[in-house]
Amino acid sequence: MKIGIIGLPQSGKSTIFKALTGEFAAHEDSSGLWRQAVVKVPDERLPKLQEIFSSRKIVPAQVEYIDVAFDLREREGRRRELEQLLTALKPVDALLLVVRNFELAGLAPEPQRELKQLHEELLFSDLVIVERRLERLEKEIKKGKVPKERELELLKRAKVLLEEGKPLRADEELKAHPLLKGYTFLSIKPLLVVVNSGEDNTCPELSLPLATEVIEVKGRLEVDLLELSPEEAEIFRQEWGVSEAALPRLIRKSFEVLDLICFLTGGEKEARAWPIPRGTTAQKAAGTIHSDIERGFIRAEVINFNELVALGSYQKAQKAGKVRLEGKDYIVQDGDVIIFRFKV
Ligand SMILES: Nc1nc2c(ncn2[C@@H]2O[C@H](COP(=O)(O)OP(=O)(O)O)[C@@H](O)[C@H]2O)c(=O)[nH]1
Ligand SMILES: [Mg+2]
Repeated sequence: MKIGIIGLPQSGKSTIFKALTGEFAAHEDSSGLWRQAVVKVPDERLPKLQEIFSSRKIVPAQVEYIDVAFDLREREGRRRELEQLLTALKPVDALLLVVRNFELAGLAPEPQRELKQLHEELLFSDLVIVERRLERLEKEIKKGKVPKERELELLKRAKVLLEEGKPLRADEELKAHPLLKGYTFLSIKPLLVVVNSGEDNTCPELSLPLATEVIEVKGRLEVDLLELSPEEAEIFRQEWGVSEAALPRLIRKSFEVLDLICFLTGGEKEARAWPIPRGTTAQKAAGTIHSDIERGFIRAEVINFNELVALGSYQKAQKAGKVRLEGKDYIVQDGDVIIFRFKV
């Protein structure tokens, strides 16, 4: 899972990136326009799972964050950089949009204005792509070329939506359609708005674009807290009225906007969390571990984490008849502990 951080200059994108990643192992792209870092998703279930299965190690799910140094609005005369920015954002699964909610050199925060402006920029970026493609398609059609079925119709629908000021993710069919996957549409990606508040600022009520989630983070405070021990940091958080560290909160929200859940596996080797889209079948879920397991899928032995913990051990769960046998069409639930049976 990859998440791209965007926002106006000085909104605190790099600060949020640092709060999330500690900037450890941040990899800078050769263009200098973006860098990325991998974050392990904190999951309190994994140590418990490790205990139950006496696993040698824990392997948490991972999220990759990308911080882009270049700003969308500096579009003019910077076509090449814009292309590079779009290339960097193309593979991301969601956008994390940072708006400034702290005073900057005497400038009052205007999170609502920033949000509106960025929302419009995302739509504009998409509209340019749609119009360019439509123009090309229409030329080709005049020359007698037959376009892919429905491509013209879907692009025209996208255009109408964008011109109405609506993001492409507001249209379920457009969002899911494979024909549109090849374009770098930005408003089609799930969007999480991060209100980056100063120490003394409170989060205002924002009117949000369609299908958007919002979360408040005190970015600089979180970065400062990285220097402290977890216990000391906790005391400061309480003082500032921040209920929980930014990282787990943000990651949980990211999972929500992406509609992801985790299934778990446990064994001698490792206790591990596997992120999958909600609604994934057991056979497809098996494929996230290995394509052979998906292909040779026989059945899944399933018990939910909470039930397993209550029973104390896998053997006890089996004896109590609580480990279910599920077929390939079973819809995997968050926290399902699964052992896949398969033949190669
Ligand atoms: N007071 C305050 N300043 C912040 C906060 N977050 C960022 N800043 C400052 O705002 C400036 C821009 O931050 P930066 O993360 O570089 O923004 P970027 O241009 O979006 O990457 C820096 O001087 C930061 O120290 C915050 O939460 N509170
Ligand atoms: Mg920056």
